[in-house]
Amino acid sequence: MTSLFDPIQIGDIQLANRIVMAPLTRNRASAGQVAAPLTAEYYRQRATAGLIVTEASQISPLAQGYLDTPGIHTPAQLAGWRQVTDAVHAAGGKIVIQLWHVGRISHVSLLPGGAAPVSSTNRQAKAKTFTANGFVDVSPPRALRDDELPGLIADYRQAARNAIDAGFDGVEVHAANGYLLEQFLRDSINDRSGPYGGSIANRSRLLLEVMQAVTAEIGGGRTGIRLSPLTTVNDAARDSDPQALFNHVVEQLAPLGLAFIHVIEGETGGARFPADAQPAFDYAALQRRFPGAWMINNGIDRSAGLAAVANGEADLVAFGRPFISNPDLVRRLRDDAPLNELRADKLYGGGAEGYTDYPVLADVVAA
Ligand code: 8OZ
Repeated sequence: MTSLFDPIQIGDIQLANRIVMAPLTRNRASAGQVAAPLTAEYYRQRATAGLIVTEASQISPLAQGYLDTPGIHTPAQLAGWRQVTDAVHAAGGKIVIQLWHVGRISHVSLLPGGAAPVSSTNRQAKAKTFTANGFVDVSPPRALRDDELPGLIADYRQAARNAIDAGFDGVEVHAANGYLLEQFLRDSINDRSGPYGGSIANRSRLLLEVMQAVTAEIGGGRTGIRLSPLTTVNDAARDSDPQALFNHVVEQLAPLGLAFIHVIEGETGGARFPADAQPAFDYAALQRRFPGAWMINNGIDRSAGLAAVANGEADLVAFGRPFISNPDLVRRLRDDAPLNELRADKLYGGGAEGYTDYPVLADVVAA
């Protein structure tokens, strides 16, 4: 029987175990949206994870939606990330960067020249973001023209190249949680006509073109993607037929030779099997369509994670908040040791407190 603690090869990346540190936004980048030295220490402390997926990182200036999130598009940002990848690799870990475009979940104060956020639509999301002035409503977006999409796809491709140049083992494309790629996928948001609106094939087109460009640049074996078929965060109302939409997306991704697909089951940070999702979403139907490693996430605890890998429901399990408060989570899961409490008031912004100061288990000294 396969164990959560067994090694696994995913695409080109060899992992020491099947425990993944989920992407976690922490808003601690320095000036210029550069990953700070403290960020290298934070990820180094967590390098016993089989794989680390970094916090979401914007692929371009217009892709940013929150204060102090890191980018992967300037030389200084690449140098900042190089310290992170070197630290994780020296500690024996593997790390991929999450490539992010927020689309309409942004605010003019965060964007170059006070530009409007861009999206599939002109319709403003009923959502908030965090800026220098605290929590504010997101700004009204501007719908991208079809002739702007090749440039956007090129930004993803360049960000993937930058990631490899900065020493990452690969990338995870963020196509979840109501951000840009989901703003194209869902018929609850995408109100376009033409080749990127209307049918499931058309709404999936941008995501698939991004994935084709990224895999052409760095190889499918170093590429993954995060999906969230049911979540409604960031004003992403459910699609009228999430099963048909995501069956199609996964079928079209299958030939790209991706290392993994990462699925947030249910409501992000909430119910894994929301009662109002009827008929219940069939995640196994997606998994059957995909030959690579299957990663699941969303409030999965030790026993659920062990069971999911043992029964083949998943190849990899991503843990979020438990990894923030337990740098040695892998050891604690293996030993069934108690977990540190999360200091939720230190999640977003600030310094070392609630970031790099969580204790590891003391080593037992033989008498
Ligand atoms: C929490 C706060 C800000 C952003 C996501 C990147 O939900 C995020 C995020 C989470 O995917």
